[in-house]
Amino acid sequence: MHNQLETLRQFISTSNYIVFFGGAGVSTESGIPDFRSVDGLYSQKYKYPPERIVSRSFFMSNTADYYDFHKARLLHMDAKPNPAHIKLAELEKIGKLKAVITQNIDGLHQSAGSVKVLELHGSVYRNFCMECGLNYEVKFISGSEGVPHCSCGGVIKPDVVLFEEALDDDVMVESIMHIKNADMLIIGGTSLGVYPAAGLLNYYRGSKLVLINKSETPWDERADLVINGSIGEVLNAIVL
Ligand code: CNA
Repeated sequence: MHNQLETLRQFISTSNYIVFFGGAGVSTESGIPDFRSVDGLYSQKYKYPPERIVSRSFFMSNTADYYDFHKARLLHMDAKPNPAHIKLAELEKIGKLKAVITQNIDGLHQSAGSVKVLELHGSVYRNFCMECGLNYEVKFISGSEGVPHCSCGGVIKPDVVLFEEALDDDVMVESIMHIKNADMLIIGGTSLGVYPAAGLLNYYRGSKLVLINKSETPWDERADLVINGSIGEVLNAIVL
C-alpha cells in the first residue's frame, strides 16, 4: 500500500487536468449503502428486487412501492461528506482537478465544496411534476405521505435516471470532453457494471488511470495503478 500511495502522490503532482469518475462506494463511508457490496441494497430483502424497483416501468406501475423504497433507502439527507469527497473538492480548489463525474444521486460532492460536478444519474435533491414540470425540493418529498403530488394533481418524480431511462445528453457530452482532456483519471467506488456510464472511460487517452476500489472491477487490467482499499482512507492519505 505504501508504494501505491507514493505512486498516487507522484501521479497527482505531475498532473494538471485530473478527472474523477465515481460511484456509490464513494459515499459508503458517509453511511449510505451502495448497491452491489455484500451489505449493499441488492443484498437486502424487500417486497421486490431493488434492481427492479429503480426502473422506469416499476416507477410508472407501482409508484407507491417505489416511493416507499426511495424515502427509506435513497434519501439520506443527514449524511455528511467523508474524506474522499473533501479531498476531491480540495484538488479542484488548487486547480488540479477539473471535474467530478458521478453516478451518485446524493449531492455529497457539492456539500463538500466541489463545483464542477457532473451527475450522470441525476440527484434526489431535484424533483419535478410529471404533468406541469414544476420543481419541488427534497423536503417536500420526504415530508409527503405516500406518493407526492403536485398542486396541479400530477405525480412528482425525482430527477434521477432510473433503469430504462436515457442519460442527459449535455451531461454526457461534457463528461466525454473532460475525460478526453484528462491527463489523469481517478476511478473510485464503483463496480463499473452500469452502462452507459461505465462506457465513458473508453474516452480516456492518458497514461495515469488509477482505480481505487474495495473489490475487483472489469477495468483493473487496463489501469496504471490499482489500489484495493477504502477510498476515504486512500485519498485522506494524500497531502496536497
Ligand atoms: P455499486 O455497483 O454498488 O458498486 C459500488 C462499488 O464500490 C463496489 O465495487 C464496492 O466494492 C465499492 N466500494 C464500496 N465502498 C467502498 C469504499 N469505501 N471505498 C472503495 N470502494 C468501495 O455502485 P455503482 O456506483 O458502481 O453503480 C451505479 C449505481 C449505484 C448508480 O446508478 C447510482 O445511482 C447507484 N447508487 C447511488 C448511491 C448514492 O448516490 N450514494 C447509493 C446507492 C446506489
